[in-house]
Formats: sequence, structure tokens, C-alpha cells
Amino acid sequence: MDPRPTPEDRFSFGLWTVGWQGRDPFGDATRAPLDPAEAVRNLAGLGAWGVTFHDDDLVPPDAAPAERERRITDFRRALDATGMTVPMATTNLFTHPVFKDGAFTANDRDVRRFALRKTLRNIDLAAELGARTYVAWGGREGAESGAAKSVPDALDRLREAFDLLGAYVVEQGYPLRFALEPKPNEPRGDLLLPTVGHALAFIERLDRPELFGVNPETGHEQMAGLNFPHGVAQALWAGKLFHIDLNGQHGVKYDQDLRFGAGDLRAAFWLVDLLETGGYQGPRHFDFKPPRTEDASGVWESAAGCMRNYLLLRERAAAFRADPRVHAALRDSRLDELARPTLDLGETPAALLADRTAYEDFDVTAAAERGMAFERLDQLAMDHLLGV
Ligand SMILES: [Mn+2]
Repeated sequence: MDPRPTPEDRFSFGLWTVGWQGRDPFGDATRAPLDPAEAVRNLAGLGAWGVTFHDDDLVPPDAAPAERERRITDFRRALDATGMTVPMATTNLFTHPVFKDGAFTANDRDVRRFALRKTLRNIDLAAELGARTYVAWGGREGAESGAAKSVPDALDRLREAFDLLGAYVVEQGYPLRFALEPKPNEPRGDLLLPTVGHALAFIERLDRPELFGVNPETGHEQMAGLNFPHGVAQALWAGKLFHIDLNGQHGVKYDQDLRFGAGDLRAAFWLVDLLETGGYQGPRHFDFKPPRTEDASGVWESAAGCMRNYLLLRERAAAFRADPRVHAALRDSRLDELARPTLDLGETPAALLADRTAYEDFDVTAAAERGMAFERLDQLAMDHLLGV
């Protein structure tokens, strides 16, 4: 068994992932810049289907108009030559020093207006290149100290920004939806919309909630010690999983952006199981960073590893779901009962109160003594994950 990625798998990569030069807070770049067109060709060669970008990945912010045109044309040519798509784009609102206190929630109003204009400009390009999802990660929307940011005011400004962006895509007739990307901290001490749950609640207060969903990232939820598949499942349940960022993370520490499958392998297994069975139709997007120890060949090894690990886990998860012993174990653990409504159809509070079997005659002791048989079920998952 040697799984090969194909375009049907809908694997996509950010230009900033394979293009990461290895600059970190303690060290300089360890790799040369990567031309976006070369990234497209190499990713296509590995079996990827799509490529995504921040405005500044494609065109440096200070590029003259002719230079901007040339870079976009080169990129388009590479897309046309390889058949690669651009399913998603996003804005860099965090690298330039002007965004040191945030973009849509910077205390300075002129910075907020600049951030909106920078975003609108790239939304036009995203639509032109055929993107369907526009990701918004508030990289610098946050604070290091208490009085420095009024959170209610900042959330008002964030709402104002997304309401404007929503109005703009509707006005222009762009088939774009927005995916908000939560992260608990880094680069700011604390970020706004720190988790999937915060983002889902925020979206319901926007003018056009139907245009907004989430883009959960493996490492971002795991940095907060949260169960990533559970967060993704709730986003799916809410109809809000518009996009996903797959990578690897070892628990609560700095954002590691390891290749998918590295880090918490069991969480990765359950995540793939969920994405493959839960109705998610969107891209499988990798937002990782090939470690700065790697040269160019290590970069492509790392990118290929993301897809390979996804496909291997997909096989393992499918085998788990197909195993008759698993079907029996799921019944023993009463998953079928969980899927059954607690109340009868149309049952009222009065009817429940009148049901003596639910309370007066309920054998609490016997119910408390029932084992749930979860350990057998989980060991079967472990056996499949380990390929036994
Ligand atoms: Mn990350």
C-alpha cells in the first residue's frame, strides 16, 4: 500500500508554508526565497490540487504596479500550466510594523482603515483567481496587557470590519465566503477570538452570519489544550466548517506548525475519521512550516509527508469504521442510543413528568453499575491506527 495523492483528494498548501525561509524569533533565514510559480509547479508534481496565498506572499507590499502585474501573470501561468486551483486567499495583517497593535482592532483608526483597504484590494485579486474562501486570521488582534485594549470596543471594531467585507463581496457579486481562524496567543500575548467556540459565537452577531464560518487550525486549538476533533465537530454541526488548516503540534507550547501527522497522532486519526465521515467537502489545506533544519529537498519531503500521512490515516480510519468488531463495540458502548432523541416525538414536559419509568421506577443503581465498554472500543481504534 503506497498511497499517492491525486487532485480528487483536494489537498492544498499555502505559498507561505513551503516558502517559509526559516526565520524565527531567535534566528535568521536558513533557506533562500522560493518563487511562487516554482512552488506551484513542485506542489502540482507532488499531487496537490490547490495553492493559497496572502497578498504579500505573491506581491511584496512595496512593489510598483508593473512589478505587481508581472508577478501575478507568472503565478497565473504556473496555475494554467499545472491545472492547480486557488481555493482560498487571505491577507497579511501582521508582518508590517504598522500592524504592531493589530489591524481591524488597532487602537489607531487610520491603521484600521488601511487594513480594510489592504484586505479589499486582495479580495478583488482572490475573486479574480477563482477563490471561494477568504480566510481571516487576526494575527495581531490582541494585547499583552489589560488596559491596553478594551475588548468590547475591539469586538465592535472587528464586527464593523467583517460587516463591511461581507457587504463588499455581496455588492461585487463575488462567490466568496469568509473563514475566521482562531488562535489563543502568539504573536500577541493574548488574541481575540482565541478558540473555535469564541469565533462561532462572534459570527452570530454579524450582519450576514451566513457568509462567515471558521478555519480551525490543528495547532492553534491544541496550543490551548483543547480537543481539536471536538472543535471541528462542533463547527461542522453548526454548518460553519468552511475551511481547515491541517498541521502538527505537541501540546501546549509555541505554535509548532509541524507537518500533518506529527505531534498528536491520535487526534490526527480522529480528525481524519471526522472529516471523511462528517460531510466536510472543502479543501484539505496544510498550514505547516518545514522545520528550518531542512534544505529545499527537505521542504518537499515535508510537504509530501503531510499528504501521505493524511492518506494513511484515511485508510486506517476507513478500516476501523468497516471492521465488524468495531460495529459490535460501538453497539456495546451504546452509540446507537446516543443517536436516538431523549424525548419521544412531541413529548411535553408534562408527559415526561408523568413517565414513572423515567424517575420513580428507574433503577438508578443498575444504571450506575453498567460499564460503558469504551476501553475495548478505543483499543480497536489503536490497533487500526497502529496497522495491526
Ligand atoms: Mn500555526
